[in-house]
Amino acid sequence: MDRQQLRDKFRGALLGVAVGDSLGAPFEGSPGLADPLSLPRADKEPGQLRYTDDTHMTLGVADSLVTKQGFDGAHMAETFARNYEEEPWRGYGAGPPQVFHLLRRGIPWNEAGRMLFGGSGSYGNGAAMRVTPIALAYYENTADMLEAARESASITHAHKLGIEGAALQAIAVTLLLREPPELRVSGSALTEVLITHANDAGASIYVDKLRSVKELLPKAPPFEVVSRVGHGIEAYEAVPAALYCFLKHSTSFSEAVRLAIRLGGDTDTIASMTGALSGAYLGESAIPSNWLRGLEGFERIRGLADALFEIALGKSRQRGRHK
Ligand code: F2R
Ligand code: MG
Ligand code: MG
Repeated sequence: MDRQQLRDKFRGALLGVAVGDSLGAPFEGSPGLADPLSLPRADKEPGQLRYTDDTHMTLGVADSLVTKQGFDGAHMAETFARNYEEEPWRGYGAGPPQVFHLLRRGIPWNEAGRMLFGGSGSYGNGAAMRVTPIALAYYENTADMLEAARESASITHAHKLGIEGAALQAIAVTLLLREPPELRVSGSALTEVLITHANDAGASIYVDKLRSVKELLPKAPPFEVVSRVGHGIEAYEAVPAALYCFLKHSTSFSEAVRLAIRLGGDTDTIASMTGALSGAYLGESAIPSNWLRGLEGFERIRGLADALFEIALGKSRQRGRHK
């Protein structure tokens, strides 16, 4: 794959997060939309697409990675807390602001997340929804990527299922970045890699739901995914649901994201994670231009994707020198 194509995929992944989030946000909590005409269409001017906490936190991850040229837990936690204090109205889940409060009371970044939900930590989808920049910066080195994905997740989501949701989403993004879009991705093979990962991690609920994704993909009507996999705020529902939406329409960014919204439930987050997968695979060039034109922070997000691309290339050169 040439440099230009890979950079297009980096931009597609990060812009995909923000486009999916912004398009899905007005429908968050809906039961599912039977009428496809009510969905945002690629051929209409959408106006200003405003992003929510999903993108706000993703940009925090990206900013911190770029500033520190890699993962630094204390810096990332401080970035999250500062961003939240500046824009608390972005629609955050209940857990992260509690963590930021604990950080401000002097609790270390790698302890605060464990104090939530009676000490079990959060299994919400908030860590998975923001993990894309980690997948970009470390896209060539799965072991380093997984370590950074898990540690970054644990800042706010210390429950094993919150952490492994982020790890699964990050693995899927990296694999799709490496895959040339002109070769049709095998949904079955990709899902199987994720099932193996979930199995090795002892996260059986993901194994079951990913198996359902694999079974449903070839034949079942899309809405069956809601009853078998779910469309909720829990990472173990939202992550497999996003994978399903991407794989169901792996050659069309707009169809994949529209399906994620049509399923209802946590629409901004599932559409955002679907957008990350589809953007990583198909690239920025596959995202409808009027969606990009209307997107809040478009230039900044694209600039961060380019900065993450440079970090990834730098890590690749470093590894080459040490071989
Ligand atoms: N917050 C929302 N949506 C609510 C409406 C927003 C509205 N549109 C507005 O603008 O105000 N969306 C955002 O939150 C989700 C990500 O949440 P996150 O960061 O994971 O939060 P949290 O609180 O850690 O987890 C979410 C919920 O999951 C349940 N839960 C998690 N761990 C649990 C545990 N160990 N035991 C029991 N329950 C647990 C709780 O209900 C949590 O509140 C995204 O949708 C984002 O868009
Ligand atoms: Mg949101
Ligand atoms: Mg949401």
